[in-house]
Amino acid sequence: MNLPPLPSFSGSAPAVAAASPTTRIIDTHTGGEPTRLVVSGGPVLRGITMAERLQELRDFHDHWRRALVTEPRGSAVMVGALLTEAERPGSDAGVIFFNSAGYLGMCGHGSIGVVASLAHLGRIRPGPLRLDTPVGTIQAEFMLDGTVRIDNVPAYRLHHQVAVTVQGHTMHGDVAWGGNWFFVCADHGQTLTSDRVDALAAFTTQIRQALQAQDVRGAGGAEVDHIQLTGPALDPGNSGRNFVLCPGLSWDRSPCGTGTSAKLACLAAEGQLAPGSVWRQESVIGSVFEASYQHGEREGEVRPSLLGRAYVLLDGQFIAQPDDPFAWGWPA
Ligand code: PYC
Repeated sequence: MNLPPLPSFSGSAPAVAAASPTTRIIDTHTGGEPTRLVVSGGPVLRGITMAERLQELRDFHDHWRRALVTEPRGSAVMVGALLTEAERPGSDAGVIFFNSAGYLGMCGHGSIGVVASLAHLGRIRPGPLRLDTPVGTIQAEFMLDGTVRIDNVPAYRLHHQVAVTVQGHTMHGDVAWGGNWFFVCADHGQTLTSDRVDALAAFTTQIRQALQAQDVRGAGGAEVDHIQLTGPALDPGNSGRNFVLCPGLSWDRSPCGTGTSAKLACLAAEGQLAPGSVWRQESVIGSVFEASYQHGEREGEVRPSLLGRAYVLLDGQFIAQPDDPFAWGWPA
């Protein structure tokens, strides 16, 4: 399905204190995790590839990220998304994800939110569409009942059972790619319940610091910036539960699409889940993604599919008053 052309961006990059009066944002949540999508009037990106556009956004327009997802308009939990023209023939649009700490490669809950926003705008009808991201193209399908299927970029396990010690407890985890880099750990000794999220965030922050100190990295020296603790599901109808620390101090209210993809890659590598079998991933607040995988094109890679639902929360205009010292976000 081809989307109608995107409304043109505002011409030239806006000065820090002057957003286009037509900047339109739509907020959704997917399993409790918010996504704020800029659908028009955002920064003009001239890069050809999505990776170049991300670099441009980071280098020249980072005030937009801060304005959209840091306080007072956003918070650590908010994930932002900027809609762009498609990069590749056959794709419908491009999208770049970010949060209060920086930029994401892919975002599963965010992609589901983007599709729900496009449906809200009337730009798509039920059916398939393709979205380009800085780490590859994903295929999505907007279903008649409002659910969204995402066929993610290929996922794989890079390192098996890396040992790390935090708070006197030695545990082991796999380093895996699911569109972002994850440390996926089961023998952490923590109880994964929503009344413990502050303790879990502190614990996983220490894991991330310990991995950095041990120089444990993803491919190409990338930082392992997402930490996923896994455990048994509380709902017997689900397959497992997780707690995911995202870049910065935020934790994912959803089961984390890229984290679930990384988990599928680890399960596949261990021979614990067959291609096509359903894995129901429960988040620390009890929201669920239904996931499965097929073998990827390359040895050791899986192609994850995620099924979830996003709901529209807000459809509005971005305003930055010229005399507002915090209009473009805090911390600067
Ligand atoms: O759903 O992939 C995801 C995600 C990444 C960070 C927050 N959510």
